[in-house]
Amino acid sequence: MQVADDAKAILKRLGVPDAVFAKEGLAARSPIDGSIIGYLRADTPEEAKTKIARAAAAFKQWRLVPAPRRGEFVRLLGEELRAAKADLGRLVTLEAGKIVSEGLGEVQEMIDICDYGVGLSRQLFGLTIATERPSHRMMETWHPLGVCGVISAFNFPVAVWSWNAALAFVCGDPVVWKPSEKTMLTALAVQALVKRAAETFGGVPDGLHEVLIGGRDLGEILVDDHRVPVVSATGSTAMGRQVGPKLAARFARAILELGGNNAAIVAPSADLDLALRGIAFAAMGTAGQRCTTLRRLFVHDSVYDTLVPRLRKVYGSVKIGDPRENGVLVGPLIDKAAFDGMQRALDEARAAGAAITGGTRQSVGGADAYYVAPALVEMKAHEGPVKRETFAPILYVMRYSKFEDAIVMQNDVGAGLSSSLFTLDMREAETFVSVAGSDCGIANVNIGPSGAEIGGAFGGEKETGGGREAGSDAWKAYMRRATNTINYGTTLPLAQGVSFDIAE
Ligand code: UN1
Repeated sequence: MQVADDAKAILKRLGVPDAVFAKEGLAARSPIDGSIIGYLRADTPEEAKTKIARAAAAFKQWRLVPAPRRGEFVRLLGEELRAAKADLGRLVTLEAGKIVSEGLGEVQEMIDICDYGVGLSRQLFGLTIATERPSHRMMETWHPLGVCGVISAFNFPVAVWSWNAALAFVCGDPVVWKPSEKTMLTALAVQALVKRAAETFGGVPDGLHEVLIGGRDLGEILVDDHRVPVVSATGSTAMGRQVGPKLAARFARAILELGGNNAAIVAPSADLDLALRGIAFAAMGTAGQRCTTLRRLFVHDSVYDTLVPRLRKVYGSVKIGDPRENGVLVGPLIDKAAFDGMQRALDEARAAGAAITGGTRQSVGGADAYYVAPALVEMKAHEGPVKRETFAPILYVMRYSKFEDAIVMQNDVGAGLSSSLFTLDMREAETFVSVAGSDCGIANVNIGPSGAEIGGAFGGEKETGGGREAGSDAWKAYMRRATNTINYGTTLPLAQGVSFDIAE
């Protein structure tokens, strides 16, 4: 079936009518063959503001719904996602180019965070704190914060939304979502599923979930609007540099999940079979287009000549092609700009004397599709293009001889998202996850840097932006904390022993 027909049939089944398509406007494309699925009309700035206003009005009601009831709404959303998993996963494949199992995996991640949100809806607790004053009680209360803006990228077009939205809904916050212009259709499909869950729930205020279709200008409107106290933005560090200061200027909260330049270290004792699999998935999976993709590999001298030839072989034999096909592990790049960026980085590496396996364009999908052989780039030094994130399947490989040097190199980049170490040496493993080890938000042992579960807090340090999403206590960013002190006595003792005796 043609991509467009397939996508339109899925959209219809998920509740998005054909009428959303316009004669002209923003093109929704498939990276599978570069074809245009249809055109969507962009929201005008006024429409975007109206949607934000609707969400702000919804907040007034939604915040009063008891949190476990809000959890019930998220449970229903999870049910919709379960029922729609095959279709939505397929749409992710069609619009973002992910292989089938990764498209489905992305929807599974959404289901998982909904389940998590349901439990969380009964766990939004604060502390009771010992007070120095007699007959007093001190406690903290977590309140809904307000409209949560979500700006998401093409590479996880729906899962990243769900990490934010499931938590925001449970925490009492409406969501206004500005998806990537490259993945607008999956966003509309999700919007339709939210609507279905809302209908089953009954009594969800209008405006609890709004989608802004359009370009950067709409993202800016969201970022600048004082009715949006928290914005969670996923994308490049360059985007974060624009968004962060704007939010700071109006004292709004920023949850930033920006670039990654993730590394793995392969130590002498590593289980090389396991390392090989871990490296292959982390570096080539999603065609190198995850923020957690493995981009830098430090291999100990003693295992370099065993591991790297095996890796070269894997790179040479991995099946690249139409992501809908069985056995394909590497689908297309999202667009020409991604391909050009990859070639620029490879040219720089070549100029620095690197030996490159792969990296060339494949004749799949026609002139407007960009399929590449993943590149394995053996560098002489940790320098040049290695130090920055190129959103494409390039794995830079370097040698090391001292573990401490490997840690220094691993940390010697701007980004601080994810990292990993393959070792069976307990001292190395513990050092790596200690304060003297990886400086990233995620540090794994005997697992690659990608493919995190939703139960942990997801995000990174330094130029990755410092935000945390999904599990652990990430929910606190979507709520505001009040410290309450209650005097149930008959006198008014003051804290710090202050006396203030007024005469009457
Ligand atoms: C992203 O690429 O923006 O850990 C998110 C992972 C996925 C999420 C990646 N669970 O690779």
